[in-house]
Amino acid sequence: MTDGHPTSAPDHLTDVVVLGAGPAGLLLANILLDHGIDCVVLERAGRAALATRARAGFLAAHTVRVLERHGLADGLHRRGQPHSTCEFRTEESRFRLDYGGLGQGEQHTVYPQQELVGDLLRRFLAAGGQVRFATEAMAIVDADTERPVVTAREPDGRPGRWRARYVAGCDGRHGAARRSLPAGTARHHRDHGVTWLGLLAEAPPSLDAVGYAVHERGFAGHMARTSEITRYYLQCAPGTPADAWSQERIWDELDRRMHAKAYGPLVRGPIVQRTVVDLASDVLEPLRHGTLFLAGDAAALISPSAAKGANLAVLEAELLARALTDALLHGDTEGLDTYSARCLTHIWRAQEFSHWMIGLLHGPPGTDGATRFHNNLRRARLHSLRTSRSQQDWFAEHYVGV
Ligand code: RFL
Repeated sequence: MTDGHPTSAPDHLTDVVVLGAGPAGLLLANILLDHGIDCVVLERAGRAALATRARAGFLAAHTVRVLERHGLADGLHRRGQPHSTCEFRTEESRFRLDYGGLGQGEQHTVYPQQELVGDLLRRFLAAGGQVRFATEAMAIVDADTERPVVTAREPDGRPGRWRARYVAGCDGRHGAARRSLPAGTARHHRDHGVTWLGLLAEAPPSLDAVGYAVHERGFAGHMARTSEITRYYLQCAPGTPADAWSQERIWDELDRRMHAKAYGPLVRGPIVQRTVVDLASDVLEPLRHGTLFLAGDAAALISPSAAKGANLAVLEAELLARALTDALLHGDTEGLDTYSARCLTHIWRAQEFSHWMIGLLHGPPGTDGATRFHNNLRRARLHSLRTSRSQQDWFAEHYVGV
């Protein structure tokens, strides 16, 4: 499946160079390899680092179906947990939404992202796939020709060159794919002005639901990961360093905002990871530049407020795999031609819901008239969600769907 050009100048030749071994890149590479398409994954990190990078955990029903379709769901069926309830806590009260019984009746599967990445990686390597770890893509050149080249820094520091028919930019928001787009590419960007301290606690979940606490001191969130690990979020002032708060202060603040006195204590344990997350969203448009295609966080960054990022990455990777397979095996490029527009429809819908969630969960700081107005709107939104069946169906459909 190579194009028969001499290999003397570029060192390596393949059909598809995939940048990044995250959920997007590894799913894409697995599907391509299953179809007998030559591909290589270039990954900046070492293998050990991938195994410990804890991020997402809530997989949508669509994501599970995609993984099942490609025989990649064994791990999540064995170790993932179904999840279908969220609980909102406010200054005045709390209510639960069993979203699994609303909308389209779909639920999440809780499965840590690093486990999914581990499964995809093992399967790819076992099938004979090539991952070049500790290899950083620097740029994609000649993407507007039929012979794009990826320049890279090899593990020993020497430059490398990878020539392909197509390049899949799955290397996240700071990757080489984004940097290699032409100046005319639009980047729609929104900084939400909200910062979360993302925490992983070595403690079992404290409630059998995703917990969203809306509080005058700021948002707090609770999300199960495994029976021993729980993710918490605490809204903090922008610019707060990750280590600014002691463990005790973190737990006291979580207790206060989640109304632990009224609704039951949180199970405490050591905080084993902290990340400062500035809530921001962006969308690149188009997601294609000649023979370079973007997927996952490289294509669009979405705030984690609605747990959409990894799910979009999976959806896009499958679409791109299908399009590349049609082009390379059958000479049919329609999928490649429509790839960007199809993904953007899903991306904007997810952005819209994510944005709605941000508005639901946070108010602006302060006590002036505008703040009070916003907070009353937020209360009204929560009230609708609590009392209106059609609003609940809408929420469920968008919350689990991509
Ligand atoms: P990834 O996972 O960032 O993988 C990109 C890979 O590319 C590598 N890389 C390079 N490799 C070669 N050359 C270069 N120049 C490179 N530059 C980068 C990186 O090392 C990395 O291995 O992107 P991908 O595959 O697009 O997947 C996206 C998801 O990781 C992301 O959207 C989610 O983690 C977002 N997210 C969540 N999404 C959900 O669907 N559900 C959740 O519950 C959820 N929780 C979260 C999240 C993101 C979080 N952070 C990072 C803010 C919770 C958190 C705290």
